[in-house]
Amino acid sequence: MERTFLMVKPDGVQRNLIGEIVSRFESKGFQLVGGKLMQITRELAEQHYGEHKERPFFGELVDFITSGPVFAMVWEGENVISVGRLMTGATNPKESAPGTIRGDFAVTVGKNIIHGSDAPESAVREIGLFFKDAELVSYDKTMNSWIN
Ligand code: 3AN
Repeated sequence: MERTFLMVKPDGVQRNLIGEIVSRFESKGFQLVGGKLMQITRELAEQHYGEHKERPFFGELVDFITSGPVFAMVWEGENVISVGRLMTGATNPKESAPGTIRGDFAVTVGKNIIHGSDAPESAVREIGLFFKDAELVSYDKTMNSWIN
C-alpha cells in the first residue's frame, strides 16, 4: 500500500488547522499510520528542502518551516501520493482551486499551510527523514467490517 509524508506547516498549526486537515484525509478514506507535533531543526529543514538549495527563497523557506511547531504525518492508501497532492492544491494559493486545502485556507505562496510528497521516491526519503520505523503503525480497519 502506498504511503506519503504530509506536514501541517507552522502557519497551519498557528491557525488551528491540524484537525481540519487530518479530518479531510480521514474522510477521504486514507489511513493515518504516524503523526507527531515537532519543532524542526535547521539541519532537518535543510535536508528536507535540499532540492531547493539554489533557489532564491531557500533561506526564507528554512526560516519559515523552523519558525514554530509542525505536525508531521504519514498517510497510507491507494494512490495517496497523487491524490494527496490534489487535495493539497497548487503550490501558489493564487492558483489552487477552491475545495483544496491551499485553495480554501491559504493566500500567499510562502505560507501555504501544508507540505505533501510529490513522488514515490520523495515520499520514501521524507518519511525516513522524519520518522523512525517504530513510530509507524500498520493496522487493519476492515476487520469484522461489513462494508468490505
Ligand atoms: P510544493 O510544496 O507544492 O510541492 P515546491 O516543492 O515546489 O512546492 O516548493 C516547496 C515550498 O517552497 C512550497 N511549499 C512553498 O512554500 C515554497 N515556495 C515555492 N515557490 C516559492 C516562491 N516562489 N517563493 C517563496 N516560497 C516558495
